[in-house]
Amino acid sequence: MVALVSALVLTGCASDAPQSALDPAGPFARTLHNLFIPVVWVATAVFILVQGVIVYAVIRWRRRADDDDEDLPAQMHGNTKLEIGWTILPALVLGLVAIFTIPVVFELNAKPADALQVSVTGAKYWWGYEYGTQPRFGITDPEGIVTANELHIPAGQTVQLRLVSDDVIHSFWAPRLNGKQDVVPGREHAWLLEADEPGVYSGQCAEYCGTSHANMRLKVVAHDQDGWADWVEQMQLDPLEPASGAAARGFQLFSQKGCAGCHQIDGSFEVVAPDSPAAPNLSHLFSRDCFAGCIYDLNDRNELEAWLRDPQRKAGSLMVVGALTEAEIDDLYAYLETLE
Ligand code: HEC
Ligand SMILES: [Cu+2]
Repeated sequence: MVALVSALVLTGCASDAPQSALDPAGPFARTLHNLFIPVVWVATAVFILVQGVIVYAVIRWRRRADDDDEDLPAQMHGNTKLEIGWTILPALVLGLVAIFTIPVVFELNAKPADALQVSVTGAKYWWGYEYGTQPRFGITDPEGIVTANELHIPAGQTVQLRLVSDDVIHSFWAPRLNGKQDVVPGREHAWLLEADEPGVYSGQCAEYCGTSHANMRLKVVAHDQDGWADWVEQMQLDPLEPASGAAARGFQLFSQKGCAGCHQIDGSFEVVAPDSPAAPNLSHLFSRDCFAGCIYDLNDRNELEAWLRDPQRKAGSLMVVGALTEAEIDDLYAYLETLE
């Protein structure tokens, strides 16, 4: 029994877990961590005290072999001093925790004016990101930058997210950069992120949102200065319409097979069909490493071809396409590959 319970509990532990709130990588996550650890110690002290008293009482006043069954212990009702004591003491403990918690609530809800602004949309089952024109961060295109699944940010810079959802409640969570932020349809939620160092920080949707909730992962890619400038430049290039060959056939198929009804590509497919579900913007698809909620590797051609063959391989996926021939899949792949 002990072995079974330990096995279950210990599976939650890993010293090198990539997505651990116990290993903060930025100021907001650190602030939360610095609050969490003392609160855990306070809770541990309370636990030991309460359980200690229970264990003591159980052993000290247990029924002994020579006890007379008829002999009930002295009956009593209430103890005013004790009751006042165990009302006031927890109130003091909670008051103490509140003193440390309140500044954190304010810190995490600040709206710094110099932050990079990113609008985030939670959708079934992926995250979309929109960066408005912000010359200070190199974003000069009047249409800004639109991407999905991977949130790119400059390291060492505060990022202000504005989160919305058009379908159900999702929750944005990149544990090493900040806590969870629920995204409720009809509301706009502000949330902050910052990474100290360049790197890739994984995260996921943390509010059950449907069949593929567990497949709604995300990545935050923090760049150094040059890396950020390169990314911003690449994202502002207009996609070229392929003139000939497989890519040109793929471009035709993209309209014929209805892909353009759901997916936007800058300049070519500005407006998608009115009743289509929200779908990731594909203008710079191949600037990313992962797709479909970051569960598949975009560098593996087989993964993307398998996706076009059957988008339902991701359970509950809202992408619906008719059957494509292998030749069509090859052409579509050739076209998608040009979207860098
Ligand atoms: C009915 C709307 C719809 C149509 C039509 C559609 N898609 Fe999609 N597509 C989606 C949705 C929704 C997703 C996101 C699915 C998810 O991650 O759960 C998606 C994801 C993708 C992705 C992964 C993008 C990323 O960054 O995650 C690619 C590539 C893609 N679709 C290509 C195509 C191609 C090519 C076609 C035409 C053969 C097509 N789609 C037709 C809705 C659609
Ligand atoms: Cu979700």
